[in-house]
Amino acid sequence: MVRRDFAPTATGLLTAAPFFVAGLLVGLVVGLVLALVAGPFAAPLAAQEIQRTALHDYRVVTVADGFEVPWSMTWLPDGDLLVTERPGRLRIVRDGRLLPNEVAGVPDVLANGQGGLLDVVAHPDFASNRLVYLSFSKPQGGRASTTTVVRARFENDALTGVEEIFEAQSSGAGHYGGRIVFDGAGHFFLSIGDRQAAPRGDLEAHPAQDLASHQGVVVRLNEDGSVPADNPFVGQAGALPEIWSYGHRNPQGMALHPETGDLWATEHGPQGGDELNRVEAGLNYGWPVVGYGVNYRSGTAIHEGTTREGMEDPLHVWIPSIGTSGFMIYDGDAFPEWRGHMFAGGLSGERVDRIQLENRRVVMSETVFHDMGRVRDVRQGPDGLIYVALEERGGGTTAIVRLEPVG
Ligand SMILES: [Ca+2]
Repeated sequence: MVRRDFAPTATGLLTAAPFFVAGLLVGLVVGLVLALVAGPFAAPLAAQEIQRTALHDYRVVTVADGFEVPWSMTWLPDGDLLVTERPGRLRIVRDGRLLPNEVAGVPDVLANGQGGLLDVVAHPDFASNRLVYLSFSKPQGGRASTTTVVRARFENDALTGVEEIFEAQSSGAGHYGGRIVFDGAGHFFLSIGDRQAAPRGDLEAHPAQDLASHQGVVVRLNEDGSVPADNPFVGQAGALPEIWSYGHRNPQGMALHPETGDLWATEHGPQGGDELNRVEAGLNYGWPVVGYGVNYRSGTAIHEGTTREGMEDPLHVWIPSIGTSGFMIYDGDAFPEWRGHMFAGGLSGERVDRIQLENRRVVMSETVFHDMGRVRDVRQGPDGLIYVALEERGGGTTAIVRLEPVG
């Protein structure tokens, strides 16, 4: 077994060895359990060996399992955990158990490739308005679809009053983005990928560089889906007023910094070049004109270079790609040394990286979790623990697990 997916940092290399050993042990235990039950499904992840990282040691504990591509999760004030499954189901984990019935009222999705039911976020005032927001790939006939947001009331384990509040002007195959973040000031952000538009020829003519489409952008909307009057491109001819930032490839991780209120996002690069960006109003994040990736398989150049005046440099780059997915910034009490640090999930990298910044510069990155499957989402729970949504790897089961501090 050759590990190829660690970031080329000294910290990553130093932490690789113990994780490798731990991974082998976990593999042996899981293999033994599988051999004993001899069933078609992998056994739930059991409490694992203690995992050691630079600042905190932890244990992995299974919260619930049996999901199909769990894409996102959000907690409600009564303790329920809502989980989206990409094929189009919204599920409830209640009292540590995944309820068998899906939530009624979820809109139809185009469950194809990267498309399906994507994010679920409870409104910040859910306790009084019971609103949840969902993003998904809305079917538009044939194989066409686009990133769309609905909001609805969640009552009696069903959605009612489902209201479509935004439909992106985009077309293409995958790269839906789909992450929703409330800013606590009456707005929400939504990431939208470039819909897999191939960068060819004139890179500046790519849709992610074109303000007349929603491809490769972050939009900012009022909570009812209307356009805030202070958005950066309001009133600019030829620009869609919902756009907050552009030049993104496929941002699927996004979070507000709990102290500064800044918006941060991770996005998939091509082969190499996943990025962490601080996402600011009106700025251009460069895709596909500048970046660190190359074309899949051929390895040929995509970009004209890695940096250009007027385009934002990423603050962290993963080479090779980890397939960035969910993203969070920690502010809980369970892991006090991790407060203010960023946690980025990776699909192909099957891991969660911790990223530490000082004055908006990355001073340390470390892989803190890996080898338990593709990581689709990483979130801080109301208990301050870190929850990781794992999706299928090699036909095994899927689970939501959490990291609990040890010592
Ligand atoms: Ca970029």
